Amino acid sequence: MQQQLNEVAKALLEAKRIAIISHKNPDGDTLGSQLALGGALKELGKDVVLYNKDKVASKFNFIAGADQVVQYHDGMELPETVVFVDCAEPQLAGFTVEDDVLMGKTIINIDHHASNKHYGKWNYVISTAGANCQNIYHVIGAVGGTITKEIATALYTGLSTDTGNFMFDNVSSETLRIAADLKDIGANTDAVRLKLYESSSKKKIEMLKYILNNLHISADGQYAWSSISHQMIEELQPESTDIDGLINTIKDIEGVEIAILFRGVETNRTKASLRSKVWADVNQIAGMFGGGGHVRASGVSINGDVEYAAALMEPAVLDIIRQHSAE
Ligand SMILES: [Mn+2]
Repeated sequence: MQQQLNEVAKALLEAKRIAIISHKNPDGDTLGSQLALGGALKELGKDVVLYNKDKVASKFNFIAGADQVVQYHDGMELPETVVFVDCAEPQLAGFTVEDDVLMGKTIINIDHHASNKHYGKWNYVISTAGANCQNIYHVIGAVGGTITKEIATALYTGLSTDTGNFMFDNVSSETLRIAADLKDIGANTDAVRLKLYESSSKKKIEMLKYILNNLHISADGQYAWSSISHQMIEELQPESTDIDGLINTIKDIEGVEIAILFRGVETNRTKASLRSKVWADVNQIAGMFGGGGHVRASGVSINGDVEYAAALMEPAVLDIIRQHSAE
């Protein structure tokens, strides 16, 4: 663990020009990781560029540097050192290690997904970290960087958003200790609260209405799922942030252990977001269909519409509940 951290720190300190890449549909943790690490490395005199293949949602504008994330498009060059943050695999950022643009580059992988593929030359992957921003906090310490108020806000955003605002069981005493340190430094926790938790868009509420109208609960009450068809998504045109967190409403139903939200991202492609509450390993369930993530939160992409995906996954989910009930 310490050796991984030292190797990553050494590689970052030796690099002159560094690209930091966050995953597509950037969330608070990947973005917080990117902006915090980017800010600290710039302070150390590094030439840093920040890339994402998607646009950063406007609700993250309160984090310093959010406007400096450049939307990457094919044909753009990358510097000699490329850091992926919060990406179990480069594909999640829209790259593959075989991409010409990554040939001969030093890839650094800083992540907290159990399903991480250790694709970097240097990898700092701590899957017990509730948020990747915990790992970034340690990386900044290891390179001798300074955590400013702005960087503290970026890190706190990741800690908060990946842990259901410090509520999920991925929160460790370390998560809370780091959060306390960030608060002492001056992290703007009020901005996190107001911009991320007390500002649901009207579109998000529309989506929620639709999801609740479409809610299915298994006979034993332990599996709940809902879906949003591709047609509906075309109609409502939600931003990714209008969808974030909706799955939790289904998961939060009393007695539900496994929750899945299916959404038709293309005519024949469905994304499933999986959550569990107490015992179910949704990383394992997503893995059966080619996806992955964490024990309590994972995702998978399935070729087919939402009805197809829901019918495909239901037997596997019910089977796992049956097995657990029999134990
Ligand atoms: Mn994360």
